Amino acid sequence: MSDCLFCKIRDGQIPAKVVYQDDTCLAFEDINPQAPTHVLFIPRKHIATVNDVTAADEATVGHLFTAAAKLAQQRGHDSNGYRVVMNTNRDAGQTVFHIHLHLLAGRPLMWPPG
Ligand code: IU
Repeated sequence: MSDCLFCKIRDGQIPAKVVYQDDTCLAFEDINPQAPTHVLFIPRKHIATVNDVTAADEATVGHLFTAAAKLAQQRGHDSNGYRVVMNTNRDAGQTVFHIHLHLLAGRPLMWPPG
């Protein structure tokens, strides 16, 4: 999608600190980190919200989780723990309408999140 910020990051039109990429997804450091590790995993395919995920996207969305778990393990967060979360629409605070899995780790994370 031409006016999507994360599509522009995917296409290299806007810089980002990319920490992982493959044929399905891209992961980069969040510009406003809320924890020592705060990485966003996006599918290369533009999907606006979780409401727009179809059965055909299940492998793609599942892949975001395995990629995030791998990075969490590489950074040593697997034993202490980490959070993966995908915000959807207004009440959840979604601000960028290209789905992204937040990986947060490196400090105790409160629950409920607010
Ligand atoms: P949200 O779940 O849609 O609220 O998350 C959007 C995230 O994108 C948020 O954590 C921002 O800090 C982050 N972000 C970014 O990493 N780079 C940007 O250029 C912009 C937002 I705008």
